[in-house]
Amino acid sequence: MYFGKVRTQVSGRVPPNQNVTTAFPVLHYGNVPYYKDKKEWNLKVFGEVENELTFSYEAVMDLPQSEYKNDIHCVTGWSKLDNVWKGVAAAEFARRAAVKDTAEFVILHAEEEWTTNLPIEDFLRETSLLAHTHNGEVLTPEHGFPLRAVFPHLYFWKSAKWVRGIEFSETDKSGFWEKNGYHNYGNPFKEQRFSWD
Ligand SMILES: Nc1nc2c(c(=O)[nH]1)N[C@H]1C(S)=C(S)[C@@H](COP(=O)(O)O)O[C@H]1N2
Ligand SMILES: [Mo]
Repeated sequence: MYFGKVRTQVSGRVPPNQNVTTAFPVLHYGNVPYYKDKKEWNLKVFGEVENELTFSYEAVMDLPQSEYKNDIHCVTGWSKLDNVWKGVAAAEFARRAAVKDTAEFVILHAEEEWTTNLPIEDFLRETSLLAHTHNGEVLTPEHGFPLRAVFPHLYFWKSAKWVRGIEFSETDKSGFWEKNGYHNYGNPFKEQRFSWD
């Protein structure tokens, strides 16, 4: 057996300058929301849409469910492979709200006014999810309960935890980390870590 070959395959899957971890680090700015009751949470879909919508937790769970296995890459240098995410396809929210063709960007709004931004094509990708379950377990509060975004093809800071709003926008609006020096797009395979990359 030629061991070097195996290593090559693994490194082709892991973006440059990332280290694989089997842990699941917790990383965020601000406070973890601990909801006492699911009624304290809802999700608004608004902006360039025909129908503005508000979903309760139960309404989200009643939507068609999808499951994907993929890798996540944090800009601080850790990657975690083979995460199984279960939730609702991001595109399902776009479809139900009847997004207008003027929408070019999506701004995700999390608790405490934390936001992140991405082009609508990236939001609508098949693997883009609003997830409630990771590796068979309901998300813990620290990892984004009740609902977090997962955009596995971008650095993990785009994957907003504690999502409360999905805004479809004609214009791009830099989010929290994007205003603080991170790259506007964040492709891990091109190492788009900082605004100057
Ligand atoms: N609402 C919110 N979502 C967030 C963040 C944050 O600060 N606030 N940090 C991001 C960053 S930098 C990373 S690496 C991942 C970490 O997710 P985890 O704590 O589940 O590993 O969440 C992302 N989502
Ligand atoms: Mo991160």
